Amino acid sequence: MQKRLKREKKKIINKILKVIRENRTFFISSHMKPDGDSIGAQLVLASFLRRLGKDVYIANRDPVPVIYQFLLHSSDIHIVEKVERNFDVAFILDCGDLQRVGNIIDLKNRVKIIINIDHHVDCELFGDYNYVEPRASSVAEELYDIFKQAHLEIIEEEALALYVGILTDTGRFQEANTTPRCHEIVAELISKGISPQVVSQKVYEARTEPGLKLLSLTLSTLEVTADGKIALLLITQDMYKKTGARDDEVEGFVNFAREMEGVEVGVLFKETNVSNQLRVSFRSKGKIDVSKIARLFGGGGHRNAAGCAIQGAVEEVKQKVLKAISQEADNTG
Ligand SMILES: [Mn+2]
Repeated sequence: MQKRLKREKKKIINKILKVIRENRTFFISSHMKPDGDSIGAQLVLASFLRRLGKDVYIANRDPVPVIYQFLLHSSDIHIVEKVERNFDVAFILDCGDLQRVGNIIDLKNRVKIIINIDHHVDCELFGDYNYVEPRASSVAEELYDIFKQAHLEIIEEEALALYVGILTDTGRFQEANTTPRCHEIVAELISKGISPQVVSQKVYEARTEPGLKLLSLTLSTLEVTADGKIALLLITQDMYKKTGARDDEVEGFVNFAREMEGVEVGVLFKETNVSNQLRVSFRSKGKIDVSKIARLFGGGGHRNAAGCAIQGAVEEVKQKVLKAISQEADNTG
């Protein structure tokens, strides 16, 4: 089984390398509300392609979160409504489905070949080539394998972006997707000059005063279900106004809900600027698969980390979500 998977991975990477060799113009994109893995992976792939002399254009719908702007060339990522250019190849990274890209390009008419590189369990195979590996901790890890197979030495700025992808997608090497392999890869990246301490400060210790105040308001909304297994947090638009925090500073707030002893699922509800719509993030410990719950509401994600958007008033949405979680908990047993 292991061997067969390895062979398959080798095959798909070979096909991708062939497409790269045979084409000239490349489009790279990833999901809306980008995270450390999607940003890191896009920058690394762009660097890889440019080193091979290719013409590369990266575009996203949403801006690079401030905490990832220290990555070299992060300003090369264009923030656009629509891309009006043609490309030979489009790389779509870290997207379980094409909707996640946010409709910034007409892939059917503007691109000849779509390559999907992802690690979501339920990833739709929307590409002409699909390098989808649910066992990989991150897309960064999948790209690492492409470098190895291409026999291209990883340079320091690439090592940094790969490191950030693996670090953030494994929740600082704490989530269930943290494997011996992640650590082996990261050992090599660190040996190329990456400082875990410096990166940690950039990514996790860059809270602003408004951001910390927003965290404090958010924590004060904590509600725990009677059985102590579900913890809920809420962020309102009013709290943003009061504190002046940026929207991208709430990254990670949901983890606090899960950090309570005995809690199995942490949920963060966030009012969006679309009226009557809440953004809901889930984190679970152990068995409960929150990606299934998110999917019920049109979202998605991973087993222990997922999200979706739900229409409705706060109380109504809370009840719906609580019901869905207890049903999933019953099914899980
Ligand atoms: Mn990812």
